[in-house]
Amino acid sequence: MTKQEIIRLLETEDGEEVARLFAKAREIRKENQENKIFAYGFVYFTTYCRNNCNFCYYRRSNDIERYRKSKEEILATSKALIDSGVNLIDLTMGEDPKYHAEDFETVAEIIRTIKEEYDTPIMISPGVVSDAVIDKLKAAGADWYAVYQETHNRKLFEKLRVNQSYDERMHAKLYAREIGMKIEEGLLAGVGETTEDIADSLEIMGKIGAQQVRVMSFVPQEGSPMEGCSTPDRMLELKIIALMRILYPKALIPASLDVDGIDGLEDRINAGANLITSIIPPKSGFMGVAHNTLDVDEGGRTVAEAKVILERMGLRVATREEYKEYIGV
Ligand code: SAM
Ligand code: MD0
Ligand code: SF4
Repeated sequence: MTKQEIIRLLETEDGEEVARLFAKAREIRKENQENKIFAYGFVYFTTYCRNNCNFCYYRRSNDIERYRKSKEEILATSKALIDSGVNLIDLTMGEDPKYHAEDFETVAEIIRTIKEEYDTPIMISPGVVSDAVIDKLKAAGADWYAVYQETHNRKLFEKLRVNQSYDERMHAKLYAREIGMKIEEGLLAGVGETTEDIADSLEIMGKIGAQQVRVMSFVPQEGSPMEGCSTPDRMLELKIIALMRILYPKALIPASLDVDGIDGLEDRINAGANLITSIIPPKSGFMGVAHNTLDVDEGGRTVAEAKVILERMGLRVATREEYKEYIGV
């Protein structure tokens, strides 16, 4: 697909054309993995952060209640998620100064424990960390490093991720890939990007060798500078998911429960996503990001709920063994 074609599809309002785009994306997913859909558990273990991203609820300047979970709590929640049938644990954190000060020792320990006791693939989403820390987290057993550029338009990046370096963020990702980790790249939709920016991002995601690629619609956050900005029409996110699927047939592409809760699952899967993310155990005290509590305690963000919806669609949740085979670990 040429860049012009991608831009045209992102802009089209022709319903039949969009339906064909989604149908093509589903067909490609089916060729690769039949009726299996993967599922990731989300463990946001510290909401302290030294950064001030304008779109984020957890930005340093936002006066909110925060938590830093103990090692025991993190392991118990990971176990609950694994028992419920997730294929991977995504250990996510704000850029918490405490972990930077201790050189990520505790995080490495947690990774080792989950690997030893539950033999489950792990993704770490620690924000930007040094090469030495990436080495340490990989040695502890992390399979994936996730850090999202949000946009590949540098000017827009500077407005979103205030006082952060585009190059350092990209470097961390490229370093992780270089030492043999799998990497995830991600975009935010509806933060002032043009369709050309999106087309550029789609190309760069492939070039850097990301095996997991995501897009999330921006959700305005109380108390943040972008509180008054509107959330985009979901059609944009859905089209981006479908285009990612067509451009990168085997990629892991999330349908994140974080954006619209469990009600948003079906449309995203229908657009070609092959993975459910942001599964959080109810009443565990752990939060989401874009919607920090939506559907969590009600049990909406669970494998059990997702199964009901997938079954209706003729799909099912993959086993951990099937997931491991798919990613080759
Ligand atoms: N702190 C780490 C970092 O920024 O890389 C990891 C966690 S961070 C909260 C994970 C991602 O959540 C961000 O990269 C961004 O894509 C997404 N996110 C944050 N706030 C959001 C919002 N208001 N709407 C949609 N997505 C959001
Ligand atoms: C998600 N809330 O999957 C999570 C988060 C971080 N690696 C992932 C944005 O939607
Ligand atoms: Fe911190 Fe990540 Fe939120 Fe930015 S997106 S403020 S780095 S938690």
